[in-house]
Amino acid sequence: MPTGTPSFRTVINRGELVRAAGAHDALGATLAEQAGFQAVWSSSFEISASRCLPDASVLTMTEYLAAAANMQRAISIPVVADVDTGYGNNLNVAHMVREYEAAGITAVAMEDKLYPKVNSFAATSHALLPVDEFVRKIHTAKNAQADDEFYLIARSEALINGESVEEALKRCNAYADAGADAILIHSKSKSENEITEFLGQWDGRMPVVVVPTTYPHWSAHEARKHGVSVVIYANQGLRATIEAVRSTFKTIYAEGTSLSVEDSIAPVSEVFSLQKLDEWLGLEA
Ligand code: SPV
Ligand code: MG
Repeated sequence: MPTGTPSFRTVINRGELVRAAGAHDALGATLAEQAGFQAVWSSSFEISASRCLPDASVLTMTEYLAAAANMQRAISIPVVADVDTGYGNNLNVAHMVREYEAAGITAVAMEDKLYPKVNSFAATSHALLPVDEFVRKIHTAKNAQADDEFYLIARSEALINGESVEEALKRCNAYADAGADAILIHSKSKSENEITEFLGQWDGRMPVVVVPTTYPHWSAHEARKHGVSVVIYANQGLRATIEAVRSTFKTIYAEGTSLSVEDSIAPVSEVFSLQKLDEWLGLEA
């Protein structure tokens, strides 16, 4: 990672709301950094979608890690890597932690679903691991980390699986007891109500991370007021890209020229700038 890149722990310890944008490659991560985000979410949904594959534990850990590492190499804000279920059982989790740490990733988020998992918004099973088994994965991850700086976010999919807020709280408290550095509570509700109910009963012992994809009206400001520490905009970049590329290609194909889209697409000079071409050419001076 570029020298001077703070760890995620350093960023969250500043005490201000951390906003993270989802990405799947260095270009998306760079655009997130340029927009002012404090962190980049290396999204399993985006990374698998970029291969036109389902977010269903189909790709391997090394593929997710390569994507996260490519992003981290390009930016000076920390990547928070979505590591799904940790890619297997306890020893897979230990291996994951060591590999991500060695690649310069300072934070990962691991979820309490059964491996293999499917994306939280898919109309399919979201069965959870028994609490004690996920607690063991957290212990294993914390035992495996080499550097105190490494940051483990324990993500509960209890609400995604249709469980109560009480069950989500029970799980998140167990994960905090087990040594997780923060908890992520995910919801697929169109309203923020179950999240605010959760936050109202969370005692603030560990930072809370939320992903307001299905309740997009709930602002960063509102989240902060309710005690949230990190807000992740997990996939809006990918969805924007799909729409923009689709409409540009359609127009060029229909009109037989790219003339009418030229003003709405980035100039080549901007691509050079994102590639840091001048800096690279300076290397051979
Ligand atoms: C991701 O971006 O891969 C996530 C968030 O895990 S979600 O897609 O909402 O499950
Ligand atoms: Mg994911």
